[in-house]
Amino acid sequence: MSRGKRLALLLSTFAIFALMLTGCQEPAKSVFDPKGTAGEMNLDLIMTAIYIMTFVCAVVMIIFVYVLIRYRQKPGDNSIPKQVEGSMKLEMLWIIIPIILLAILAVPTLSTTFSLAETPNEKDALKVKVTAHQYWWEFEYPELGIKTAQELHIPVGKKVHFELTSDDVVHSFWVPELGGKQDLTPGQTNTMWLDAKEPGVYAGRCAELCGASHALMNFEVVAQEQEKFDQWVAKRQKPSSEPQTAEQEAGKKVFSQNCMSCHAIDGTKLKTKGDKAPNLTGISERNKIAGLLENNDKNMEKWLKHPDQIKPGTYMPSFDFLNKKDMNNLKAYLESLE
Ligand code: HEC
Ligand SMILES: [Cu+2]
Repeated sequence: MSRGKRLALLLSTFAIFALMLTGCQEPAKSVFDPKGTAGEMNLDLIMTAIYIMTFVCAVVMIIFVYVLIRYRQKPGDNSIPKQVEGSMKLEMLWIIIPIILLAILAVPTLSTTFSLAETPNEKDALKVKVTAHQYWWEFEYPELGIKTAQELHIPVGKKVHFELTSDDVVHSFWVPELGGKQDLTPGQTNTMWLDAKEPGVYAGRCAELCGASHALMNFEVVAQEQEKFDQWVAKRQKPSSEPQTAEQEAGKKVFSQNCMSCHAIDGTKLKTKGDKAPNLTGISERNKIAGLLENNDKNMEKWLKHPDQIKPGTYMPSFDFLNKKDMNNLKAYLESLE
């Protein structure tokens, strides 16, 4: 191969890698821009590891290049170099240096990992129980008597203490800008805490391959100033509004006939177990439907008709069979749930 061709091959390989790396922008990028204490602690660990690894890489490459040039075969010299076998000094050196480097990495990693799993001793830490399901998230605030799904509201500047478990398979709770990851394992409760220093909406992901729609198991963390958060809590604690129009009334009937076996709406007289599907209290106010689609009338119809096209393998059945009138009434009822 000519020199020019070789160079071209090398450059195009780099170009392909560069192209592949652009796929890493979201959400990996935001790990490097934390918005909370736990996120900052994670970033410190990541940077410690990167510095150590960069140092090792640099030293090895420098020695490698030096040896390559210094001990290359010189023209006209066909002698066999001196063969060295076993050097106590060298071998101890390359056993002890990695041990020291690994210790520098391991000590902060362990202590950070344990302290992130601790129960915060602040008395006003907010407690949230998270239950993962294929492919949605349930958030319960035991002290406030609220259950919600897909959208986690938290107050800014306060530690939130999570108790995490799973209803089916192993999932993993991850909010790149705030913290995680922590596994959610059926039959076991893991704990972690995080906080948000700034108000905002932070993307959450499931970070454990859990089935067909694993990559679509998204949620949002809405961090609000305390006052706004309290308003949200007060609203969620109030009974859901009863239908105001004939349309909504008819929609409630469609709901009670088709949806109640799985979904709960708090504060209505609908009797349901409602723990197999997201709690729909205040569904009209969520930003997203199923954690994915922008919450509007068109998308709601799309979701109700073909949930499987949006989240393959979802346990929500299709309601394509509802006639147009029932569908419209049902949507009117859902839209009235604030
Ligand atoms: C067999 C149980 C089941 C039935 C019956 C059911 N659903 Fe669902 N529904 C689910 C599950 C499970 C999910 C979560 C899907 C996901 O995100 O993976 C869901 C999700 C939803 C969501 C999105 C919730 C959110 O938090 O974003 C809406 C809205 C919804 N269902 C409405 C309905 C309506 C309206 C009916 C009746 C016409 C209905 N569902 C009937 C199981 C059910
Ligand atoms: Cu999952």
